[in-house]
Amino acid sequence: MNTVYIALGSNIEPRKDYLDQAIEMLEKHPGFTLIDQSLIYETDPVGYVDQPAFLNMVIKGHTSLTPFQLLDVCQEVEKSLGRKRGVKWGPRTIDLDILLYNNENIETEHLNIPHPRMLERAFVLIPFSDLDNLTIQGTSISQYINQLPDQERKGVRKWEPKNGEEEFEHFAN
Ligand code: X6L
Ligand code: MG
Ligand code: MG
Repeated sequence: MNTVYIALGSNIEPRKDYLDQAIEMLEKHPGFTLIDQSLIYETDPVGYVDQPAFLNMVIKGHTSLTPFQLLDVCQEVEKSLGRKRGVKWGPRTIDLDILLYNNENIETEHLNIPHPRMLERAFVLIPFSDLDNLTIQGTSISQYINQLPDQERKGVRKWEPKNGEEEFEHFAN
């Protein structure tokens, strides 16, 4: 069995529902088992900053899929949740990025593992550290977080539903 970490992000409402639905679709796939999930964080947009705030999280799974099969599954989930390829780095209903696949290094045109920018992004590292404080290239996740500028860490804040009973209300309506 192979261990994978996947980053999720959404900045088009309903953001939380897109995260939940993406996880549910992955769990329903026979080749993927959800092991753990981070808290959800609200994060200031990075790269293209003139867009709404994101919800970001990281999940850990076990998979019998190869990295490329898993990439296909992630892209199918993105498609079925209405992901449109528009502005580069622009708003999206859901984004699924494979961060790690065992300890493998894969460098191809369409798939790079470890994800090449994960170690510089507070919106990936902080949720990741909820799961495991792995050491990558001799440095632990918490050390990478401490190396980030204060301002980038401040751009990542724990998120919680405004109404604590929102899941119930969704169910009741
Ligand atoms: C200079 C130039 C510095 C580009 C940074 C960083 C570009 C991140 C793209 C960059 C640069 C990205 C998310 C996001 C995006 C997300 C938050 C990207 C791709 N995705 N911001 N921006 N969360 N908070 O999931 O990651 S676009
Ligand atoms: Mg991404
Ligand atoms: Mg992506």
